[in-house]
Formats: sequence, structure tokens, C-alpha cells
Amino acid sequence: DSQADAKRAVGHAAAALVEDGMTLGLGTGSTTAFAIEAIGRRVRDEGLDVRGVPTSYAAERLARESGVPVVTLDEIGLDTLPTSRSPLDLALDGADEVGPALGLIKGRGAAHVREKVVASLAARFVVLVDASKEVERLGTQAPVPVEVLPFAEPAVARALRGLGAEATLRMGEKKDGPVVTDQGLWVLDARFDGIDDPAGLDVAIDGIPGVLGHGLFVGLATDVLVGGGEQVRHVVQ
Ligand code: DER
Repeated sequence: DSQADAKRAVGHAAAALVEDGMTLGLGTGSTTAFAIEAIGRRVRDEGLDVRGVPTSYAAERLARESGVPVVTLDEIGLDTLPTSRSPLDLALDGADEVGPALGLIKGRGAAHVREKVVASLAARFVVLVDASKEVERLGTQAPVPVEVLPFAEPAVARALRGLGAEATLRMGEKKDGPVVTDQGLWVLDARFDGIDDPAGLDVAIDGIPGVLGHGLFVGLATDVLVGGGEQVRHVVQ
């Protein structure tokens, strides 16, 4: 179908950005999956010398299956790298919404906490989307996922309501009860009726006691690759 074709085209365009010797951030989701598979083919066919830090069990398993070498943050030597140097050369990841100034909503796959850590360590953070993810205003089509301590869930839900959201605990589809993240925590999906001040909301949600992280990514993306039909549009911040 055309959406899969758009995601595949974006994934291949992203894989072409990877250079020999790079340390990558490997994102989660169906669009980035195409990029990880394409990078694996370049490793196999060209002997591309890369390694990637995965943002979830899903991304790690796919990278291993695709032949992309996987490393942990420990193994890339953050303890010795000068703090002026970005530990990751390029992070590739998807998004649920791309809004003004490349503001993002991520976390449909509940991987947003590790994704934000990895994105924050990258010299370049390229977001991979099909055109359906582009919005005029953040928060109009996707909720902001908030990873929470189960103990604190009722209190965090209440605080999110205080910020104007409807907060819904994310329940499993093939698991009874709440979705459990790679960290063993729960996810509240906070649906706002549009977000006027993403930067302010970013800080406000992180300030709620019991919140581990949320899917509003402000000021992190440097580029976005948008797939639509046959062509891929490249937008730089
Ligand atoms: O969960 C995530 O953050 C994913 O990156 C998600 O936002 C995009 O997944 P998709 O490429 O399957 O739409």
C-alpha cells in the first residue's frame, strides 16, 4: 500500500545517510524498521562499518536479525569521550506527529524514554515519517505518551488533567492489564486538544513527580525525511 511504500522510501533514504565508521541511534517503529533493514543490507553488501545503540528490545532484536552490530552506551565510551563531542553521529527514529520547528510527538510504540536519551546524544537526529504525520499544530492527532511509576499513576493522571489533558492508562491488546514498558513501567496517553506551548509543556510534564519521561520532543530533531508517493522530501531545522 502507498503508506508502506512511503515508509520504505524514507527508510532507504535514511540508510543512504549512514557513513562508514558511524555510531548510530536505532529508533523504534515500522518506518525506522525499513532503515535498519536497509543498513543491514549495506553492512552485508558493502562491508559498511557501523554500530548502533537500540532504543528498545524491538529495535535491538530487529538490528540483530538485520545484521547491524548492536552496542550499549557503556560500550561506546561515554566516560572517555570529550563532552564537546556527540557520542552518536546520527540517530534515526520515527514520530507520530511532526509539527512547527520540527517539534515531535513520539511514543506510539512506548519506546519514547530510551528514544529521547538516544536522540539527545546524537550530533544529528533525523526523523523518518510518511506525510500523514505532518501537523500544523502538535497534539491535534496524537496523544502525548507519559511513562509513569505504577505507584504514582493516579497522581500523574490527575496532574495531567490539571494541564488540560485527558489521561488514559494504555492497556495491553494481547496482554491483560496495562502495557508494561521495557523499563517495567506504565504509560498514560495524554490527549491535549492542540498544544500551544510545547516547550512549556515539555518542562511541566517532566516536573510531575512519578514521571520517567514523555513523548514530546522539542528542539531535538535536526532533519525530517517525509515520504509521500514516490518522492522523499528532506526538511532541515
Ligand atoms: O513509538 C515511537 O516513538 C515510534 O517512533 C513511532 O512514533 C513511529 O512509529 P511508526 O514509524 O511505526 O509510525
